[in-house]
Amino acid sequence: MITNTELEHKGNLYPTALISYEHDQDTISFLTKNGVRLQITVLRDNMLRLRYATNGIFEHDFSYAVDENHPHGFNKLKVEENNSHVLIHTEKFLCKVAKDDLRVGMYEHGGKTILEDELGFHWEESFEFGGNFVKMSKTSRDQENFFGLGDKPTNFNLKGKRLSMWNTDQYAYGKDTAELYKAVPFYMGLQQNIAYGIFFDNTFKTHFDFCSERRNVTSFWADGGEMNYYFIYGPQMTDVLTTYTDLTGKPELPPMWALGFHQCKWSYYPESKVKEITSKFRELNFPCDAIYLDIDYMDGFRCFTWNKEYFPDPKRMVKELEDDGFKTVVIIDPGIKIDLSYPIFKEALEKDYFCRRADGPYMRGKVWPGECYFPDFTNPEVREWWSGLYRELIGEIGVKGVWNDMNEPAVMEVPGKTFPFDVRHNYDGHHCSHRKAHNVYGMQMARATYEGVKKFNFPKRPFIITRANYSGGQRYTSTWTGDNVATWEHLWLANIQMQRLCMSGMSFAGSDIGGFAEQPSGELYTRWIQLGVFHPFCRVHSSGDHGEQEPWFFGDEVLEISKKFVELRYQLLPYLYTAFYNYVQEGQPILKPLVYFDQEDVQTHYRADEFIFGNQILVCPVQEPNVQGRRMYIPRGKWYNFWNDTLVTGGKEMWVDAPLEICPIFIKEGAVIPKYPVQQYVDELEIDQLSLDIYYKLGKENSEFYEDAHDGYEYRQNIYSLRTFKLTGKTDEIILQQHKSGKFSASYETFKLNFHGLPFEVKKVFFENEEIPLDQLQFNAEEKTMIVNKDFSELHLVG
Ligand code: MIG
Repeated sequence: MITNTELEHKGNLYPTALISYEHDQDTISFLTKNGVRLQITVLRDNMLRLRYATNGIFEHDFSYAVDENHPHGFNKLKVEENNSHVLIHTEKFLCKVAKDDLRVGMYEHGGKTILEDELGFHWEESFEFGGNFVKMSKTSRDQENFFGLGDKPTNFNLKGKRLSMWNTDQYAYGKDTAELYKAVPFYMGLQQNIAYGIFFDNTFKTHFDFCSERRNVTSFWADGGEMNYYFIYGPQMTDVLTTYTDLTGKPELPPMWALGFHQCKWSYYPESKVKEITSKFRELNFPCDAIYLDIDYMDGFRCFTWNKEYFPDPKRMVKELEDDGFKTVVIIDPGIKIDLSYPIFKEALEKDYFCRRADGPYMRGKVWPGECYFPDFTNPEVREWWSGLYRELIGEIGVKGVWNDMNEPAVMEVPGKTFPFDVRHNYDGHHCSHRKAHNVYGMQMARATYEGVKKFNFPKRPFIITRANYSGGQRYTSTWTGDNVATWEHLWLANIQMQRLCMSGMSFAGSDIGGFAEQPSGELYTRWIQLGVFHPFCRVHSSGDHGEQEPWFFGDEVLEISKKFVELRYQLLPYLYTAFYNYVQEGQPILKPLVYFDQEDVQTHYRADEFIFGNQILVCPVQEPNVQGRRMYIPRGKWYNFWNDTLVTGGKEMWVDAPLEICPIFIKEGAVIPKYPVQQYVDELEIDQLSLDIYYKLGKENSEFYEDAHDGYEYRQNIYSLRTFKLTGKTDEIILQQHKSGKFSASYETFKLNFHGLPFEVKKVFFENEEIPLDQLQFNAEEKTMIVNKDFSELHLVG
């Protein structure tokens, strides 16, 4: 038994006995004999914030992660004490603080333990840097499982893993690489059907151990800063994740074109090459919405310049691409070339916007342009300046999206591949070293980029993609998983990484389809497309030094299959857009891992091959070569095989056919799935009829369908439409009720209803409660289709 007495246990220090506590409206403050203070703030009925100060003095309260507009407020708070504990009752749970050592425990009202401190808070003084290494350990139960932490390339369930957060440029990373491009110090625990979340809002290098060092202990610690964490109670994972996403924020709706298929390579140049690629897409009728320019479009890798030999008239080119349905997205890196004849360098130098070393020299590092200085994006004035630099690119040339790379920050040819620790940062007025600012550098660059693109693209919506990020960065930008490799293992990783990012509040994410490094076989490429079309962000990208990666490069079969799947994505755009709406409105992840979908079913706790795309489509990618099918787990409930409408009952594993042209897809029974016709790019066609695929269910199921103008901000003035479909199936009847809100009116007047799985012959139809002849709705008995006015409120098909 370890007791928390002062100055014991490997140089660690611990809080001693409580001498007093007090509470104001929402915060309970504790003081121990050895001067440790703990502040527990009730933010929501299901969320507490805990902060510790080892000598009684808190840091100035500041966070890049927390959304300043996050909802907070609670219904109940009662504080009382008994002999051993101070008890904090919220409406949803109970928090106990031990009087003799400040250890904290969280309990359900019924008495069940949610999470208890093991050693609890402890620390070690840092002689070298000042401050402390701050540490926390929690007791873990045998059946407990862990999920979250952003982009980590490891098994989905984190039990048994030790990982850390230090944004790193990891070219061709592998399974279990501990640190990648993003720092998302948020995870969820799940035990006995009780889920909770921990968000450790500390931007120093942070560490997480999930029963790796000791079987029954979970711990997290940081190399500096405060022990400052949020505890979120579920008991459902949905409650935890939406509360976390409320706290750290949600993005605005992306323009719909950003959800189309995107083509990228390092690098397409000159202009004729770009046009050759885009023309080929159109010639082959292969849908595509965006083309990317990598670093070679610049003049000597100088940001915000163009190589005029390759791109003599960017404005004309961008316009011509746009006329052909392509949005242009360009890369912008943080390194600014040291070159006094380069105005941006000169200006930043004059205004003192570059990062400096501890003793005053500029932070100098080699990246693509050669020797560079780096803007301090943690300085609000620098962000403002940086956002202004997009005036020409976005406002005049007409580029529609910006891709921020190398912002971990990455530096070539130096140990650690980044800035040294001593580099100074403004940190929005809380001056600090790189140890503290490293993990937010990329986030603040993307934030400045977002502000700029938004300003100059207004009234259209901005599109930003970043490689590095920190919790909360989802408010500004989408992301991709960096320099992966064209291997089957990386396909497996991409599937997990995207589910994990979705579980970490960062749903707008995708992998480099086909793999960035090396070259995929046609088969791997096809399987990757089949997965990628179900990821929130869908882009083919490759380094190009091992050959081409356009969909036509691998021969006709691969082209045909890839096209079929990309077309499916375009058909499903209204469904995907609705999933984005649910994400930006409510913080619901766009991909739902099975454990999130049905946490009560323990069979899901170690599964990650299968996932739910949106709310009602189950996808299971094929992740091995040479297979004709695979085993997969079907979650509980009944599901229709998308390819042949057979109905299967879940809660078990089964074999599904999956020759190269098929990726296993299932639709939840009762679902109503909206579909557009295939387009070559978003808004190519004025949609004159929308299809609804209706999957019969004996019982009830609700579906949603969100629409707006696909771009712009009118949706914020109520110009959107949100339809809820309530399906009720009986043995000889199906009832579809629609409820609509919002003022948007779509271009089409009618829905084409496609019924799947009807167990009866349709004999009668009641439209708005009146029987009408079947042919009045153009009923097709064979195809089970009919046409109805889009604003119908109730429809009965009777057998
Ligand atoms: O050092 O801009 O992850 O997507 O193509 C490599 C060139 C820099 C890394 C990015 C990759 C991009 C590449 N960049």
